[in-house]
Amino acid sequence: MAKGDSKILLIYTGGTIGMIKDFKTGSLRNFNFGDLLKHIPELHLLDCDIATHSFDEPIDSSNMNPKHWSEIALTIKDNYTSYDGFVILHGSDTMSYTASALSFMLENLCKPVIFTGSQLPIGDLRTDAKENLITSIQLASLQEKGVPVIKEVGLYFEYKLYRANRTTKINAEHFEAFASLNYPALAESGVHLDVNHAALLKPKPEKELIVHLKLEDNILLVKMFPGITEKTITHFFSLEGIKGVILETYGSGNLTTEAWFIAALQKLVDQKIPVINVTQCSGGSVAMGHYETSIELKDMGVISGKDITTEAAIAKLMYLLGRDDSATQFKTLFELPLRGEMDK
Ligand code: ASN
Repeated sequence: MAKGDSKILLIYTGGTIGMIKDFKTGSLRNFNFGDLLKHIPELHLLDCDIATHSFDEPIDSSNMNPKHWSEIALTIKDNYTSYDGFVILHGSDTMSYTASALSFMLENLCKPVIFTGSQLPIGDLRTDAKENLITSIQLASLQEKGVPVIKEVGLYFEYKLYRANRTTKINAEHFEAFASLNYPALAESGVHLDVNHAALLKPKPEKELIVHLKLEDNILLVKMFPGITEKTITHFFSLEGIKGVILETYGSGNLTTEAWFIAALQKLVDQKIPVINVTQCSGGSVAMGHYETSIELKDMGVISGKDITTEAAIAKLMYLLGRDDSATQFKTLFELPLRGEMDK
């Protein structure tokens, strides 16, 4: 393919970007990766070497799971020294989950791993796929004095590069499908590629890449709503084998103070099952103790998710539970930014 200074590995997992309309059913399905590249002759004009790797069976990202995350992580590990950057083509529906997970799985990452996809298939006349793909490759190729500019997992969509573990899919129709409400964009694409250097992670280059594949998926996410019953809560909180619980709470981390609810929470805490408090709000942070309705949570040892997204909280919980940390270490580690996913 195109010749140049940077070597980029394009990993195709599926998603709308590579889909085609099935004229019999009218629905979108995946098609061959080779065909996908035929639709973007512009790739030959880029000043870099592009190699490709495809999932054997590309999938709609609704079917993604931690096994697929491991497949992506292993592909990066196997090719880490041979390439300067990685671009992952992924469906937009669960892109923030996969990209957040990869940010934790790839410890000491010192090269760009950019996730992108599209809202319309690449063959569609009005597609957003071409710009997303081409600019993602350019961002992954950016170097200063032979060193990659971006040394973290990013997500590029509709003219903005975000820190992946800060993103959420916010729109099912608009080209601007993602937002990062608690952290600024890492780069913006206009006439120039404008990189926000101050916002980038600056990992220590001397450290070797460590790839973590052990993730604990026996976890529970409960979105609180006014009227949720004791029966529902006690049923879910007593599920066998549950290793960690994320509570999506109101505002700055507030919850009902009804006695039955506090008792159910206390039972989890007594079993040393970590409980993470994450806000349902798209922006802002949990601040336990700010209101009376969260003082008790703080006293019980509920872990603050601060300004983390639910997607990143799930990935971080799976990652940390996959390690062998003690309960106190677990709380300290969860409340620390490990990959720039939350404020200090
Ligand atoms: N359902 C698709 C997926 O996530 C949506 C998309 O890529 N825009 O795979």
